Amino acid sequence: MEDWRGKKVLVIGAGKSGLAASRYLAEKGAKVVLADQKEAPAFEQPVASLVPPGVELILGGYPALETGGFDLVVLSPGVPPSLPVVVQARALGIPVTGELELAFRQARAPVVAITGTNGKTTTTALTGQIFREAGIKTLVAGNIGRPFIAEVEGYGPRDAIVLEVSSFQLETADTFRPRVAAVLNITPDHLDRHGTMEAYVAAKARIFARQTEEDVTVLNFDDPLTRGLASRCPGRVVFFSRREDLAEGAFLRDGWITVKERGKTYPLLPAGDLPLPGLHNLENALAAVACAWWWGITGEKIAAALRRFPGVPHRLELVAEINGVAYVNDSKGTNPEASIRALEAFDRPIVLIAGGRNKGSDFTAFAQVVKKKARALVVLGECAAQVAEAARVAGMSEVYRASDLREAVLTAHRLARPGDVVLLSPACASWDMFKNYEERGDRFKEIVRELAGA
Ligand code: UMA
Repeated sequence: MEDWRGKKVLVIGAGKSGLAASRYLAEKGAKVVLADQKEAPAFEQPVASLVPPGVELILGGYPALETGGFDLVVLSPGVPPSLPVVVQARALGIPVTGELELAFRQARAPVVAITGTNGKTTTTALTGQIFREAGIKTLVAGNIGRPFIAEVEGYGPRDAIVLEVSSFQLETADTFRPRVAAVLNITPDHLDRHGTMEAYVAAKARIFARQTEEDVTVLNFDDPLTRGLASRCPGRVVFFSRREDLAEGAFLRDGWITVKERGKTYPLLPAGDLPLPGLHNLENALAAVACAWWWGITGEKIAAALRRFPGVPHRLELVAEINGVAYVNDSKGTNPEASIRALEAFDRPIVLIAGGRNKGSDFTAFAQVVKKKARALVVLGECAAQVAEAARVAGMSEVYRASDLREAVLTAHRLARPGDVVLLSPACASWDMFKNYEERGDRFKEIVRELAGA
């Protein structure tokens, strides 16, 4: 255990990660300065009231490093290593690390780490559920929304830590060595931060870079870029695949989720028994199966946990069934790609509610899938007109405009017929009308439940 007493640490970013890292370090006796580029009014909550005792808060910029006497700089995931103050710290010889690496160094429990451009939250939640139902005391943390450092101390060598990790967190990972690492898929994302696709892939590859042959790397066989990482893995590679029958790994055979290891085949459960809709969720489940199996959890326990998985809030979350119409909350669909996946998850006709704040996306491909899968589209929010126009260009005639979420749900309710799905998957951020996607999803659920009770 590191001795932090008397050490002076600069933590950058007063969000979830920075606050948790500051608390941990201050409790261990370090002298902590927490700095954020934002001024107080820019924070959603009064930041001063969140700052742990003994931590000095600096807002609107960063302290001078030359005279600061810092022994370490800890970055929040959202802080790019190219930030001038970080570059300067390195030039001055001050060690720079991130919250993930800091927490890993304190961890006594072995780690499963899951990354990928899409599906990592669901796969992490699913893997955590399998571990817990198998009777293992398990921390589920990381990019999923719960900072790793906040709870790392509560878990010992017999327990497990299941982490969702992002490319941002991995950028500052040096000794990070999960017992099982999984890469689900890699498509272009966050290129504004990483610069190039190579740099993005390189960040992702840090998830397994420090593994040894005693560790396992789970890779998606169906995604060429991810499959190609196998040659760079120092650990034992295990594939999962939705499309191919594998010599070893987790895959589908005759409609069953199946594991094959050392020449023996173990059918676990029919894919149709998974409570989560969509082919992408089948991939997530196969990845979670591989993580759990190669950790040593039995097929019976894995199958039982998969059957009971309630899903992740705000992601294809079934809210209610009213007069044969399913109401599904996918408020986490904050970009066109995520909402395309949501649309493709259903075989039933869809009445889609979409729109919000556009983060610079093009809606052409999204609108084509809307045309194919949706009976009607209800648009709302700042970019309602833009989404409606893209849908019209794609050939969609049933497009309706709503002034707020309540009106959108009521319109969709009116348009839907028994057997349909009313889907909220906005393809946009929520910030034009809500604090975040959670608030938007909660509001949707409230309105639907009122309808169900009416
Ligand atoms: N800040 C600075 N200087 C900078 C950049 C940011 O001071 O140059 C400050 C901001 O003003 C802000 C604070 O840093 O006050 C925010 O820090 P942060 O962006 O690292 O956010 P946290 O609240 O610490 O949340 C982070 C993850 N956020 C990001 O990676 C952007 C959360 O993932 C994660 O759940 C949380 O840690 C707990 O581990 C969110 C995310 O969007 C869900 N992740 C991306 C994704 O999934 O695609 C990577």
